[in-house]
Amino acid sequence: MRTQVVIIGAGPAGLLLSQLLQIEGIESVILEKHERAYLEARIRAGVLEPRTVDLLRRAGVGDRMDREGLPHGGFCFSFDRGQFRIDLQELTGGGHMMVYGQSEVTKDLIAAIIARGGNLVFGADQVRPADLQSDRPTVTYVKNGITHRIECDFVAGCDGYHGVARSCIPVDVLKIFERSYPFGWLGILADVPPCHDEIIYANHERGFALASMRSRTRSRYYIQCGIDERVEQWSDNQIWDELALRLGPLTGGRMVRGPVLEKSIAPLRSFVAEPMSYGRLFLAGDAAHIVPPTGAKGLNLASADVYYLSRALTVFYRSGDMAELGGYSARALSRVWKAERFSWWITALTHRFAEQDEFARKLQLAELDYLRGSRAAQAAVAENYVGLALE
Ligand code: RFL
Ligand code: PHB
Repeated sequence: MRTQVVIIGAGPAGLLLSQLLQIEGIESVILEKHERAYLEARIRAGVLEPRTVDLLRRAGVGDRMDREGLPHGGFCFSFDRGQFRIDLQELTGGGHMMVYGQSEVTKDLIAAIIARGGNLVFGADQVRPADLQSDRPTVTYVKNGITHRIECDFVAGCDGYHGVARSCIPVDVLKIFERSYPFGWLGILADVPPCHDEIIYANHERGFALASMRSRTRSRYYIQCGIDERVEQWSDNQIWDELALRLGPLTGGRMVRGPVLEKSIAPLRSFVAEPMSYGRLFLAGDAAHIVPPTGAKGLNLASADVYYLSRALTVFYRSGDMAELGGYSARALSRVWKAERFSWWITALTHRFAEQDEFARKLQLAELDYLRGSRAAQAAVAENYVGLALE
């Protein structure tokens, strides 16, 4: 079999890339190791930047998002001196986020690809790219015990942090930059109305808490927990009690408790792999970089990568010019590092660190107090939160 681009991974990065390429008349095959039901049930991100929203509309999957998504013109910080709001709309000249779950984005993209007869292979095992330094790379995979081989022009590694694509770049070429955090996030999903109409990031003495949502009737909450803790150690009641404490009497008092539909712990990590390309292999999304979820940047970064990559591939197929593809890694990384910085900063501002002494704690609270009172500081936060420009 032959195609123009083989895309490894049907997460948001791979699916969106396939849609954007299709609009430009570029053919692709997506190879995904899991089944469709698994991908559609995976609960992860929930907050989309305006540029991600535009890109999804351009990819032909904006209708349900525009109907069911919740536009948010601001978000809140909470700390021991109360709660304050970052007015995204006012501070960025109209920018607002869209609360729409990653599982819904995934469902919409898969449905659109299948509806147009796109080539999306679920349950693809042992995906192996080869000949990446030639202009005829190949990718082999096994499905139902049968080995398949695809010849292509390019391979897009959109297979997430644990994927195979990044490992195809020789160790003496690939440089890894990494920071892990001494805590995780315990996340829950519950069919109860959200406690507030906007997202709240709470810095509390007992640790960070986040109040978010998926709809007007479905809430998503997180609390900072120990890196070694297991989900079974937390009863539903303990989680609700801890959230009530950390979100404070005003917000915590408005929180409606209910049965927990999903409960999981995610580690926090900052990670960048450079370069994001090797021969005819191009990495995009979590395959190349991870941010802690505090800034809500992961999915948005994945979609920015895919925008740059689809643009570069379009230039190549129109003119035969490889220059834009040659510049892909540097262009994507310059935006990635700014999001890494912002995600690291907002994590440091809102979480409790084991080694944090009283001096460090005072500085953290002073910074939140400064942010509460300074329009200039708020403007910088707002600019980063709604997402930097796609150059
Ligand atoms: P994904 O979503 O991990 O998809 C990769 C796909 O590749 C497949 N795969 C393979 N396929 C074939 N062969 C192989 N060898 C393969 N290895 C892997 C996998 O099965 C999978 O389907 O990466 P992608 O597409 O780059 O998308 C990235 C986002 O999923 C991620 O950045 C976000 O979820 C991060 N994130 C958030 N991002 C936001 O923008 N806003 C948020 O509010 C937000 N909240 C979050 C988050 C991530 C979280 N967790 C669980 C880490 C909240 C949490 C708790
Ligand atoms: C979420 O709703 O899952 C969410 C919201 C904001 C974040 C991270 C995750 O920063």
